[in-house]
Amino acid sequence: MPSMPKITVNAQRVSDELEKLARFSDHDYPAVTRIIFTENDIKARDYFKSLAREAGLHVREDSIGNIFVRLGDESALGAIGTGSHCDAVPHAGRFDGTVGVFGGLEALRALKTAGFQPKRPIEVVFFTSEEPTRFGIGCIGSRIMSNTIALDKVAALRDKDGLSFDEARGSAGYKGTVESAILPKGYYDYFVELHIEQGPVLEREKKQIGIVTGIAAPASFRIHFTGEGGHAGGVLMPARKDALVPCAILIQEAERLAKASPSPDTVATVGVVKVHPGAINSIPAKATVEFDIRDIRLETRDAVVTAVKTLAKRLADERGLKVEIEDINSDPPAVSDETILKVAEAATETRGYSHMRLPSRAYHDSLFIARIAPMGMIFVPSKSGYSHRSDEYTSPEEIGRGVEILAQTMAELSLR
Ligand code: HGY
Ligand code: MN
Ligand code: MN
Ligand code: MN
Repeated sequence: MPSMPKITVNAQRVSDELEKLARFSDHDYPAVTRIIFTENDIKARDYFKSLAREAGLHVREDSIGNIFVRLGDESALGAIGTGSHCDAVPHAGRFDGTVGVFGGLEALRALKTAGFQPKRPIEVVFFTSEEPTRFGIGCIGSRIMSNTIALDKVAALRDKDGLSFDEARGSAGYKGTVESAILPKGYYDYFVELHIEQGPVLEREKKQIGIVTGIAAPASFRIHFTGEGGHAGGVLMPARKDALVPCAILIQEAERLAKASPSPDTVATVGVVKVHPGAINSIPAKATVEFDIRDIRLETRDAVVTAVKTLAKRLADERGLKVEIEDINSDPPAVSDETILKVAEAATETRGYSHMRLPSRAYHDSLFIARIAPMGMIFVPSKSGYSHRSDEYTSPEEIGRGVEILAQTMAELSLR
């Protein structure tokens, strides 16, 4: 039985690489805006691949831009996978996703340096399009890999300029059929993602490592109202069919419902509202409001979703508006695999790192890989719980501890 070597992680190297990566951004440091298949996303990809090749690891890419970096030879056994994303929402931080990609690479480098011989291959994935920014739905890469999104839905995806997912990936040099990116059965035996917590719990509880028990279930949808436009002065109030006012009512009601939910984990967010014609002195003729509603439990999440949609229809009736409800996604939560959690906890015990179990309220690519393999996640703390903001921060020491636990956990799993 191959033995477990002493694994030494170079935390400063990962941190330096993340600082360099953070400069591949549409906005000034420390803000990171990195939209899928744009120039800065491609720079991030090239940088990651160059480091992987420098480390003598095998690199391959699929037709939709997922990048796979592998340690170990082909095996009849499934691989041990890790990975995350490097695309970033506008004005995000520099650690969301990237810690799991570059930390995953460091874990493979550390295992290779230690001369570890895995019984199964170990690979880190740079997932394509985890954020919903460009195409409106998150985790496109992992949804396709796990065959959990209809291919005609992928073909119908358009960005704000009307460019399709296929045209965008093609412009970044990714050819071939989307279907070819679907992973064969048994591709992974285990999948473990390293990520920043994006919440305040580890810091509040003074824990160094989070052992993630499950991933919240996200649902998102758009509500389109169509009324009549008109002059802001000439149309008196009783005669109006204002398409934006019902959006405002829905936004307030969604907040009220989430706060009133019996589950403390119910969250409702509206981050996007579009108005046409969008002039200060024109009555909105059309308006779209986008909802992101989540919970660890499906029933309390769906209670809010249903109530918001029901109210939208009632408001449209009362106000003589047209309403269209466009579902984007409604995903079930994922539960982590107990074997992975126990192996990760044992690794923290070996190193004497404080740890705790907690759920992930953000979603991740692991939410979809969990459909095709036993999944687990390892969290490292986020300063003040900040994320999707430029002052997101996790220290090199905290990242280093997460990479050590990831490397140890994957090595143990690869020997099973
Ligand atoms: O929205 C999320 O939970 C993730 O950051 N895409
Ligand atoms: Mn994110
Ligand atoms: Mn993320
Ligand atoms: Mn303990």
